[in-house]
Amino acid sequence: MPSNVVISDDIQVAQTEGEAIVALESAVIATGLPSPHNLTAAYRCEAAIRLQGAKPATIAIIGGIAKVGCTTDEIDELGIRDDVVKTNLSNLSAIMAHGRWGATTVSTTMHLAAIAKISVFSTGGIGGVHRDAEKSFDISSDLMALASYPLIVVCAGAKSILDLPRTVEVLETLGIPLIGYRSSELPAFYSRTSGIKLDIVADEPSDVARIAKEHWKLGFKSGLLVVAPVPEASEIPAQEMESFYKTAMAQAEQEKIYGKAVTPFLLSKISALTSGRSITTNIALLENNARVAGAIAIALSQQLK
Ligand code: PSU
Ligand code: MN
Repeated sequence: MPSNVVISDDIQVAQTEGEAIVALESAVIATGLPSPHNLTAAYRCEAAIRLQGAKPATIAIIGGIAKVGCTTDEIDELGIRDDVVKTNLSNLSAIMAHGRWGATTVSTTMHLAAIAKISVFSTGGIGGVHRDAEKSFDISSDLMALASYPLIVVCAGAKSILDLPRTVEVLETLGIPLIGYRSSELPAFYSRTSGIKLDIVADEPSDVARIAKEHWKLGFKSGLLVVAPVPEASEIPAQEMESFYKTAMAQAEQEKIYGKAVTPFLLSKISALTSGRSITTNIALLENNARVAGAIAIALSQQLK
């Protein structure tokens, strides 16, 4: 174990006892949702995982130390501090060297979860290929991470601020199994549909675990992406979202937002444009993903016994 990564006692005990563990990211707490919804979401995710019989391990950079299994005090602080930096694979080491607080995105959460030998991770939506990628070259390091670390990542697809067909193409190029959870269509985060059909569908958590086991037994070191649509009662239909995305993206261009700031900027614009409805949907899908990930982690640990 590297000396700059700390695994909480709680998670270490769970690991020695062979318990199922689910990693959680912290970018959603520090940059994805406004206060107090960020902490509501964080605690609902942890509770949903526990309800399945698994242990949640929220990951973040706490004053320069990479922490796997944040305490409630640390989570609360992540939710209120205004100096928590969004970290991807390119700035993680600098944030740690400077002793700063960092919020881990999908990419850095995967890196640290892999170090801690955690196999399942729940998030909201992954980053991917942005719609204007041919101009901006903006392709999330989440895709690189999915290619590099052996974790099952559960998400609600990705928002249509991304170019979803191109994102799916890159996942295929990188050899990342894309598995619809009880869905034969790629969900688009707030919306259950995207028009993109999936060829791999899992009806049960045990089906996902079985695919992952085969994947890793074959020697692949990459992850698997499980996409679970937001529960119907909380969905915002795709056709309603499209005009909000267009307005938010036009504002980002006007204000010359680029790099790591793009996704948080668009999320907050969308929340204003939907009068907060997007936040309710975001929390619902996060909680649903945590529940699904908890069930998958349990299935995986049973199959590995
Ligand atoms: N999508 C969301 N909420 C988020 C993110 C994505 O709906 O908070 C975060 C995740 O942590 C994801 C990151 O890994 O944004 C992707 O950022 P970028 O596009 O800059 O790679
Ligand atoms: Mn980006």
